[in-house]
Amino acid sequence: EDPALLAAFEARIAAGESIEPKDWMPERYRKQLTRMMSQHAHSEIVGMLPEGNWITRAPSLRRKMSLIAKVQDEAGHGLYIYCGTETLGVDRHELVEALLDGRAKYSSIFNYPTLSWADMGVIGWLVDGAAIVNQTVLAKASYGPYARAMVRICKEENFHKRQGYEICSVLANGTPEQKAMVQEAFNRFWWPSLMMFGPSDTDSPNSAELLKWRVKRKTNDELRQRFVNLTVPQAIAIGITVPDPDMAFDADTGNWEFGEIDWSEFFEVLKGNGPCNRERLDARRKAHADGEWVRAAATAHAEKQKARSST
Ligand code: FAQ
Repeated sequence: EDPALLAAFEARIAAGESIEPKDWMPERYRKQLTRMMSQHAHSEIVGMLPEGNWITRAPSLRRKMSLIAKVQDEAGHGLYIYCGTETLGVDRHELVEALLDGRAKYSSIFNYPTLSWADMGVIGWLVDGAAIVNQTVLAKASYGPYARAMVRICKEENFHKRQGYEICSVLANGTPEQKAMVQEAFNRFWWPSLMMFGPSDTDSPNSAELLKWRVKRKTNDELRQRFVNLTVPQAIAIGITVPDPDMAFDADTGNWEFGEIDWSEFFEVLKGNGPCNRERLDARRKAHADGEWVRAAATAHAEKQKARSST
C-alpha cells in the first residue's frame, strides 16, 4: 500500500473526518470493518430468536404489541447494518453464507435460552442496555455509514431498554412469585451481559488497530465498566440483587467494582458450545431455506421489471 495514501488517511482520521465508501482506505481497515459490521448485523438477526420465542406467550395484548415491535426493529437493524457492510464492497449473500455455515460470529449473548417471561424484561434492560453503551460510542466511529447507522439504531434501542426495564420493575413490585421470576432471570443474564463487551483488554487482539483508526473509541473494559456503573443503581432502585458477591462501590473511582468474569464460559460459547448455539444456527438455516421462494420471486419480479423498462 502507498505510504503517502496511508498517511493521508490517518491524518483525516486524526482530524476527526469521517471516511466514506468511495474514499481510499487501507485493506486492513476495510477488512476489520467488514468483520465487525457483519458480526453486528448477524447479531441483530440471530438476536430476534430468543425474544421471538415469547411472542405467542406474552401476558397481555399490550406486552405482545411492544414485543413484536421490538423484534421487528431488530430485523430492521440487521438489514440496515448489512446495507452498511455492503458499502465496503462485499456481497450480503457471502455474509449470510458465512453465518449459516458457522464461519461468522454473532454476539455470544444470543446463545442463552429464554426460559421465562421475565427474560423479556431482562433482555430489554440488560442486553439492549449493553448494546446502547457500546453503540453510542460507535456512533462516533470513523466510518461514516456505520456511525450514522448507530445513531438511528440507538434511538430504537432506547425504547427497547425502557420497555424491558418497565417489565422488570412491574414484576419486581409484583407478587412474591413475580419477584422471584425476575430475580432468577437477572441472575442468568447478568454475567453473559458483561461478556457482550468482549474479552478483557489484555486479551483483545483487534482493539489496538480499531482504536488507532477510531472505529472503537473506548476499550472493551472501559465500556463494560460504564455499563456496570449505569446498571447497578437501576437494579438497586427496583430491589434486584446483582449476583456477584464481590460487587462493591469504590468511592475513589466512582466505579462499581465487580468480580472475575468466567472467561472459560465466554470462549466456549464463542467456539460454538454455548447452551443454544446449535439451535440458533438451525433456526437461521431453516428460515433461510423457507425463504428461498421469496428470494426467487423477488429476483424474477426484478428481472421482469428490468426487461419491461428496457423495451
Ligand atoms: N460475542 O479483539 P476483540 C445487539 C469476538 S448488540 C461473540 O475484542 P473486537 C442488539 C470478536 O469478534 C450485540 N464474539 O474483538 C440486540 C473477535 O473474534 P474475530 C452486537 C465476540 O471486534 C439486542 C474475538 O472475540 N453488537 O445485537 C464477542 O475488537 C437485543 C476477539 O475480540 C455488536 O456487534 C461477543 N460478545 O471487539 C439485538 C457491536 N466479543 O472476529 C437483539 C459491534 C468479542 O477476531 C436483541 N461490535 N468477540 O474472530 C463491537 O463493538 C466489537 O466487535 C466487540 C468485540 C466489542 C463485540
